[in-house]
Amino acid sequence: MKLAFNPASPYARKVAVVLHETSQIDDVEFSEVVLSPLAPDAETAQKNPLGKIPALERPDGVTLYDSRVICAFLDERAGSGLIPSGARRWETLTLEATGDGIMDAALLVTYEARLRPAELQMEPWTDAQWDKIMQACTALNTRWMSHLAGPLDMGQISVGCALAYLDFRHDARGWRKGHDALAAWYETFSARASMQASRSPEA
Ligand code: 99T
Repeated sequence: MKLAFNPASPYARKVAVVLHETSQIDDVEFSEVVLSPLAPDAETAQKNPLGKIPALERPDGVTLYDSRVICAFLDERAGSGLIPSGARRWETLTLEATGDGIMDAALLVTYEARLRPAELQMEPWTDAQWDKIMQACTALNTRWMSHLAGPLDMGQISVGCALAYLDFRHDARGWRKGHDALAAWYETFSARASMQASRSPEA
């Protein structure tokens, strides 16, 4: 299988962490792609019409996207139970959506600062995205700690990669303030071999 990825992408990192955690890392060839909404990559657009990474090309020629679909596929392929069945399933998927939502809001902040000319940037809009991130961190810190402390699942992986991305691109904003329990959980989670092996370039 061939994975279109970039080491700066928290979505691609989710996939890399799943590959490590489920011992499938040697089944995938990593193909690094540099792209943005203003500088699309033609080859990626042929595989994923949305022009985004990660995209996973299977040997049968089918390409899977987005990261949630790829991770669910890899989990089923390995039978690893990162997306459990039963009652914990819906909690796990909601937690994954929370981590992915943090990534989405953080990526909007990144693109606003990096892609939009300074005179067109809208601070209240950026602040509104950051508010979403802080609200999500507060919810994780107050309501999700017992789930985060449980067996490894897709929700934890998403949250771990999202927090790593905040450190990577938005360190100065200080997401840890007021989120002590979450910060302590992240310190332990980020020490996992799968997280260490998939570190962002400058993280
Ligand atoms: O939006 C684009 O045209 C190009 N951007 C991407 O491909 C980003 C790279 S993260 N990926 C996504 O937006 C994927 C989102 C999707 N819902 C998923 O796969 O889960 C780049 C991060 C950075 O450079 O800071």
